This record gives sequence, C-alpha cells and structure tokens, in this order.
Amino acid sequence: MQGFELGRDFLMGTATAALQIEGGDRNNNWYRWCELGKIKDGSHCLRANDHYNRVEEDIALMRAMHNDTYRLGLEWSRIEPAPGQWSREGLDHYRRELELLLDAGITPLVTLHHFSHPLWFEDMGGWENRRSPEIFRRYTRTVVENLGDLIRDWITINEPNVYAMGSFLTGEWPPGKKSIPAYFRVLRNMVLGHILAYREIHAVRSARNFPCPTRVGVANHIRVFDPEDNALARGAARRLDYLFHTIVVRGMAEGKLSFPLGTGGCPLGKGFYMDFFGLNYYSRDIVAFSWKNPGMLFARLKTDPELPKNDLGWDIYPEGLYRICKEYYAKYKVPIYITENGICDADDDQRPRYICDHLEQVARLRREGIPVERYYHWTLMDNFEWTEGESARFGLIHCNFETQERTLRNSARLYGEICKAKAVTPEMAAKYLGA
Ligand code: IFM
Repeated sequence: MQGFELGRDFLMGTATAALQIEGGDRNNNWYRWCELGKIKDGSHCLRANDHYNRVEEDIALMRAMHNDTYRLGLEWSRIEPAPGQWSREGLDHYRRELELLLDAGITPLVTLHHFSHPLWFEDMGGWENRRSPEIFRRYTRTVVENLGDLIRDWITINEPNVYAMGSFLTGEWPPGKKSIPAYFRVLRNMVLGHILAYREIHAVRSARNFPCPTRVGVANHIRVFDPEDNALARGAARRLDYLFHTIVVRGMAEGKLSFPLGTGGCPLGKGFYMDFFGLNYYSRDIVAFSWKNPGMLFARLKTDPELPKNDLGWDIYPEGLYRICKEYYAKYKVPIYITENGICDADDDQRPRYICDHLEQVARLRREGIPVERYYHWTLMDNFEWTEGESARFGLIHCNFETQERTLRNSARLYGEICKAKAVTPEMAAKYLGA
C-alpha cells in the first residue's frame, strides 16, 4: 500500500453501545432475552465489559489510541426505570462519563436508542405500540434537558432496519416476533420517533442556549445489494434496497412515509430531519432470485466466493463504503459520519488491512469532495455481540471477559498511529500489513 492522507480536520474514534459494554442492568429487553437462554454461546449481557464501573480505564484506552471522538450509547432503562420516572443516579452517571470524555479532549456522539430499552417499554409492545414515538420523545427531552449542555452531536436511533428485522421479522431478537405487518409498524413508529426526537433536541438546546452547533442524525445500516446478472435478480435487489433502506432513510430524513409505511405523505409535516448522514457499513450481498423465498421478497442472499470473509462469514468489500457514500451524498448533500465500520476477527490477522482498505476509500471520497467528516471504528473492545454473545470479537482491544483485562491488539496500535497522523503512511503499511 502506497499510503494516503485523511486530513487534519478528519475526526476519528470508536463506537460502542451501552448494552454491549456496560453490564449490570436487569431492566432491559436484552437482559430478559439472555435469561431465556437465547444467546448462542450461553453468555449474558449482565457481564459484558463491566464498562459501567470502568469508564476511566476505557477512556484512557481511547486516549492511548489518540481518538478525537467517541460514539457511546445511553441505556434508556437506567434513565427511565419506570414510565415517567427519572433516575438521578443514571443521569449523573452519564454526566460524569461525558465530563470525563470532554476533559480528555474526546468529543462525544451520543446514541439514544441502540437495540435496548426498558422492560416496561418492551411489555407495552415497544416500538410496535402507537404511543412509542411520543414516549421516545419524552425520554429524549429529559436527556437533553439534563445532559444536553455536554452533547452537541446526537444519533436518535441505531440501525432501525436491523432492529425491526431482528426483533419483528426473523424473531431472533427480543421480543421474538415474526410478522411482516409488525416489521412495517415498527419502522413507521421509529421514523416518527426519530422526527419528534430530532425536533426536541434542537428545540431544547436552542432554548437553553447550549453550545452550538447541534447536529442530529441516525446511524443507518446500509448494505450493498448487487444482483446476479438476470432481470429477476435485479428486481429482487431493487425491492430489498427499497424496503430495507429507502423507506427508512427517506422517512427519517424527509419525514415522508412511503408505501408500505404510509401513502407518501408527511404526517408530521414537511421538513428535513438529518444534519449528517450516519453510515454503519460492514458488507455487501449478492442477490439471487429464488421462488422459495417469498418472505425475503424472492431474494436469496449469497456471498462472493472471490472475496475474503470475516469470522462470521461476511464478505469484506471496502469499495462498498465508497459506493454508498457517493449514492447517499448525491441524494442528501449533508456531511457523512461513518458511525460504524469494523470486522469480527478474533486473531486480528485481517483487521489491520480491513482498517486501511476502508480508510483508503474514505480518503478517496474526501479527495473527490464528498464531506466524510468522521470515522468511528466498531468497536473499542470485544463486547457482547447480541445473539452471538461474547464469541464474536469485533474489538480493536481484546477483552478477557473472566478477568476484564483489556489488551491492545496490533490493530489498536495501528489505529492509534493513524488517528495521530490522520494518514496511513508507507511505513505503517510495511509495519502492520507487511506491504
Ligand atoms: O455490534 C453491532 C452493533 O451493535 C450494530 N451494528 C453492527 C455491529 C456488528 O454486528
């Protein structure tokens, strides 16, 4: 690899989610799912990384990697343990964490909903309940009123499409429902919840004269769907793209509810609700047509035998990052934050190259004038990877879950050097990639 520059104004860091690292919370939907024995390796989110008690130690690791920014999630159930009841302890905990980050010179980007929420919310149907957007707005308001002086950058909802699919279509995630109408009901409510939260964050921050600017977005999980070379496969890929990506992004950005979320109108009024485009990018799928898969819109997803795979069998396809950023920038013309990008790679033999190859696409985009402003590597340390449990290792830092010892992997050292230099140099490539 030749080396490339990212630019001094480019911000870099890592991303995590509260449920995946904090441990210790019994009042959320994933706690119950673990109790039901739904995690493949038998591990439990109650343990995770014990980050709740190790915030300082983990911020020191971010500093050691020269991170400028950190994407963290708030655990809703710690803030609103019962409907309309606010926990001083939960809010104080996050205030302290945010202050420690800011003192360390690390800019927080805060996610309000990342797959987990309180049990009381789950028990009223969660995002399927028609009152969910308003309930999410109320939670958002309390967070902004109490912590909004410390947070300029917000993600309302992480990967609404992945959440709705896992929880309401395939049934692999809590509450384990398998229903196409429920999938669309949930997406519709999440769109409305995002818009209400977007408005609330801006309204409260501006009324209180909190430091500007305020930026609010969504962490969108976007995949590349490349069809096989026939008309039926092309149709299947288009349908997937529409139902998995377009209706969600359009709804959240423009407030427009396209079929089947609605009839094309804007129930909350016309507007634009996306100050940056958050992109979680991991992989691509080859789409084949299959009569046997009506539930998947007659699509069958395949991997590309030519491409390397991560530990979970996902194709590694850096060019996809470039293609998606180009496509969505052309549509929305807002700054792009790569809010997640990473690899499941326990022995860390692919991660250094993965990081360099994906950042090379970012450098290419920036040279072409596409404003990719930030990159958050998923993830800081091995953590609780939903139904995969502790076995799927996405961390720059290795975690021994028994002892909670954190050990920097080679890729963490490389990432630290890149964050410091805002470049990949030929020397780094030689040292870490052997090329
Ligand atoms: O761990 C998840 C994260 O919570 C959401 N995006 C994908 C990651 C890797 O699967």
